[in-house]
Amino acid sequence: NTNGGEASSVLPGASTMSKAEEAKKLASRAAVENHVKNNQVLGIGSGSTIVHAVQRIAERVKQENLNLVCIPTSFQARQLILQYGLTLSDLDRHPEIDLAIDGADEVDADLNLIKGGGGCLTQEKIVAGYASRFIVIADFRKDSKNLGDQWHKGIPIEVIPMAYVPVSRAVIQKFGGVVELRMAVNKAGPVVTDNGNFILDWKFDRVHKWSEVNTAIKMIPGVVDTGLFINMAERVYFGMQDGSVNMK
Ligand code: ABF
Repeated sequence: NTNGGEASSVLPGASTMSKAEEAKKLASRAAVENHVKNNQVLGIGSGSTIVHAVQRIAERVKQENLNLVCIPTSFQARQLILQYGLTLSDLDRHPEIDLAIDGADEVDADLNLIKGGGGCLTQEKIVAGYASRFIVIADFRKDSKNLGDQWHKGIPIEVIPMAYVPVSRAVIQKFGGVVELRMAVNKAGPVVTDNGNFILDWKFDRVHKWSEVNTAIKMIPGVVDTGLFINMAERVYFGMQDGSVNMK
């Protein structure tokens, strides 16, 4: 509509998407204001929400002349760090990270996360795992009571390509549900991760004791890592539809 008010109801999808994008920005800016400070080694996540955080970090570096180095969690994160002129580093030089900031696909009441919708879960978990503080930023669509309430694409599992069939069978045999090999958008072949591996999406069919499930799946021969981040997030910032920011 033309009066600058809410987007017309003609395109509810569009208004929801723009609300989600605005919410990502709110969450990102709150997290960066509260947690980023001078002389930090930062872990930079992947996805779309993190872009808002990197934009705000770059602004603050210029305004406050901050000295920061950034460790990426994917090829995409690496490109983002370079694009915004931040100092790129790696775990060889900085094996101890002060603060990791990353998005999530879903967050439950216990701050268990599903991550890896974008296929970068392994390096995301490595960076979060070696960070003193791990802060998650998300829009309101990710805030759930139980995993699976809103995210229906399953839990990603990164696997060594030669083992994806027996791993799929083992997951189904142990925990039920359905397992799909993640295919590239053009369906020409499977998605290959930054680490040269395949991704299985496990569409679980009930709530599980996620800590036990995560450990059990990691023990299956051929599994590299899972998109279950258990007891890792210190705090989650959710941007809300009404312009507020909720913390969990
Ligand atoms: C990364 O970005 C992934 O772990 C997660 O799947 C995704 C979230 O994407 P977005 O921020 O675009 O919602 O953190």
